[in-house]
Amino acid sequence: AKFVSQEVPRDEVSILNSVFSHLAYTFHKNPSNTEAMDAYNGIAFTIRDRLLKRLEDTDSHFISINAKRINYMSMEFLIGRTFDNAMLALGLRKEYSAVSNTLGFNLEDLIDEERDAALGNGGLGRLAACFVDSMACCNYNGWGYGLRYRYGMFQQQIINGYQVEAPDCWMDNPNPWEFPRPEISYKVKFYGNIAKTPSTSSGYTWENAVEYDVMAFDTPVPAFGTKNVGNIRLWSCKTNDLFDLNRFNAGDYPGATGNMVAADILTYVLYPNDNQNAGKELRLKQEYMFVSATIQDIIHRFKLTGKPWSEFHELVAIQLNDTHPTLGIAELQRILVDEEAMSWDAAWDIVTKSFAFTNHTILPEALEKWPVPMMGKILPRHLGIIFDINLFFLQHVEKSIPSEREFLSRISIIEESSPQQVRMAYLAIVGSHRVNGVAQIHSDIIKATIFSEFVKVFGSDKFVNVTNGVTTRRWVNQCNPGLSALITETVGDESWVDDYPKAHLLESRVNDEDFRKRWWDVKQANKLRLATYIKDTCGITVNHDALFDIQVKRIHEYKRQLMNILGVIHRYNTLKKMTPEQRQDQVHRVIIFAGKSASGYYIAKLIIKFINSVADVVNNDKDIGDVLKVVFIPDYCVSAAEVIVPASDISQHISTAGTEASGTSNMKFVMNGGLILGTVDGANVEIAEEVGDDQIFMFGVLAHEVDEFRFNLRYHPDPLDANLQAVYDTIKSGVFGNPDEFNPLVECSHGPGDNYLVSVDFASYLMAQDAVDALYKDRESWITKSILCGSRMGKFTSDRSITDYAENIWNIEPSAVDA
Ligand code: 26W
Repeated sequence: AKFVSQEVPRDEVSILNSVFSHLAYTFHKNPSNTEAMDAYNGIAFTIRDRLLKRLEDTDSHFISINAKRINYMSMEFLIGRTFDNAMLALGLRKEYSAVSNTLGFNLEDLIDEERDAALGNGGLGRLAACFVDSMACCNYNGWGYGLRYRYGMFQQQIINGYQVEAPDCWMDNPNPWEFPRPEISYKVKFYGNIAKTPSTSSGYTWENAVEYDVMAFDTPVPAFGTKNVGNIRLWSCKTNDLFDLNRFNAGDYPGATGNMVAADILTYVLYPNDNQNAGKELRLKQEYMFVSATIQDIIHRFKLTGKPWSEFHELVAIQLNDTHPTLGIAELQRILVDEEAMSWDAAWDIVTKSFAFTNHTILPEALEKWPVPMMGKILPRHLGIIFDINLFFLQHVEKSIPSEREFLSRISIIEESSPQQVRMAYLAIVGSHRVNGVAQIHSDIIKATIFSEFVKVFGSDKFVNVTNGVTTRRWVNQCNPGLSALITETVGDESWVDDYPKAHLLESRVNDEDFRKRWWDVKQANKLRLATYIKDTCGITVNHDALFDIQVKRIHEYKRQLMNILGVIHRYNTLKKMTPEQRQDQVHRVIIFAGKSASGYYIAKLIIKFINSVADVVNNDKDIGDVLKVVFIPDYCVSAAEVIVPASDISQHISTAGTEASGTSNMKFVMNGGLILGTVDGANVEIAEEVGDDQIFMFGVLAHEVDEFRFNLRYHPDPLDANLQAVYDTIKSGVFGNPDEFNPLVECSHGPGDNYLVSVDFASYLMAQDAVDALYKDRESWITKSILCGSRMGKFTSDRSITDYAENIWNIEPSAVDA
């Protein structure tokens, strides 16, 4: 008999029996004391059984054919909930719905029992989650590697309009979606010194280091339409070996656990910074612990194949999700030369053929740099290796392109500041065979700006574009059942869920009256669902017949939530000047914000407070009533996005041109029949190409004009736009509270402080908003645009992104496990 050889039964009765069994034997519950949380757990554990079986099969399959594996290294995986996703992937949602009814529960309520796995900040972390989904669905041998943070992204409370952070204790509940793997553990070292020794091929060893044990937890990734299952392997510190027996025996109990605490702290908390590098020692340790365990695991699995090192890159692809795992380059080189007796050049050849690097931002404050003294203290051997990598690199450059010292110091991995700094992006470029940006405009910009010198050194072909995408499993099929039913009916079956370009068939129904009505009704139902969510979370009543205008994303100056709320004040001023009859004639709007700010980001936090202060005034103004409502939904997260995204009429993606690398929620909103109000930035550009320029609302200066406008604001400012001046006057009048408090926002949205060109784009932004109102009044044209946009989004599935990576970077073919 083969271990778990049979697919676990799929009929309702068998499922119910296994749920009873888990309730009784895993959770010590019987039908009379089963609460919603228990029911969720009991059911989830039966799904876990099914996923485990598929994970085993997938792993054996890929091992048996010696398949190349993608190792997607990311410090963040913003997974969200798994329950609903897994039921849909297994094709058992109906059965489970019946089973929960039998238990006396509504499946929708059980779904709400699950806490999000929020092991990420924003775009980069959510992209990683979409990518593992797509790797699995497209039958690639792909694993995610990351960290199992004890506390994920903080929970955001809004108190008196201010953001207050609370810890995200997501592990307080049992987690059905992970499998502890205590047998898979590695030693990770810190500190110590390097010694010269003839016993290694490099002549160096790393001595007197402090050792930690790091252990694996596997999280299977349910895949739709295939029996393949993916995996995210997350590392956590093991503390048992760190118990100090001497101190314990001497009665010093707290002292005996001191090292355990230190080890635990390593994976305690996700740094809640998005696009902002804090440069903290603990973060460097997290990065190294993650990288070291992952590289050791990759090598371990490679050795099981029995293949020679020269074939390593034919079996292993390693993708760096931004620079956060870049130490992996130095770690693999170190293991090969210090422990595997390999020559420097042979090792370096293996490293550069295996690694590839994705850049996700050009904001200077986000680029990772580590002070040389800090790295030398924590990772002395790696620092030595990085200096050697740099030396050989600069020597190569000097030989191939005779250059001045200036050029060499500009491309040096080591920045000659005091103290010196290791530029992680440069190390990633030098150690990788491909570097990619995440949307065409972004890939063009990095080649022309921050990495332009490297294009000269390595040639243009090393730098490629892979436009981001999102998984249609979660972001259409799961979050929008109404729309999914319409697409399924149009396509004839569910094949569009993993073949999204098929959604283009919707376009053939654009003139079908009945279809158009249902399209509209689906949107209205989703708006009603969001209105209920808003009532529950904010206590504000909104009318779902109004236009829903949504901006949800991390709060950041470059994303310009400030411009949005200044525009809201302009709208408020305009409405106030009207007669009641004129007002009722205007398009009614609900302006919805959500998003977290980094805890130390003063201006972003002030923007949150400001939005809430404006909302208070507008929402309580009797003159205004339902014509305008402003809402800030607290604690934006993946599961909130699943309610918010399907409910937009318009969503705003209004970053200063050139600053948003891609954006991915823009794709989700349009797939769900929302229109876009956006700047010529990131993936907005390609969305416009696909759906048609005239389908979406674009405004604002272009990326190549930004520098000149910044310069002008500083030295030759134009007079201030009259509407913006009027908005400032309203703020200064004190209607929204003490104007002094909000003065920093006035100062950073015009004149020399206006880094993100709010004042420059304000007039064209208001015009674009007027165009939105005008179109919304013409309901039939609006519906047409909405259907056309929704049907033309085939490009933006992450299945396409992953196929691009597979073909252009990883050189890997898919393979399905036996059905
Ligand atoms: C070291 C601090 C830090 C933390 C996170 C620096 C930078 C980051 C991320 C790279 C920020 C991020 O999430 N970038 C976003 O990546 C998305 C996926 O490619 C893009 O769609 C967004 O435009 C980009 O801002």
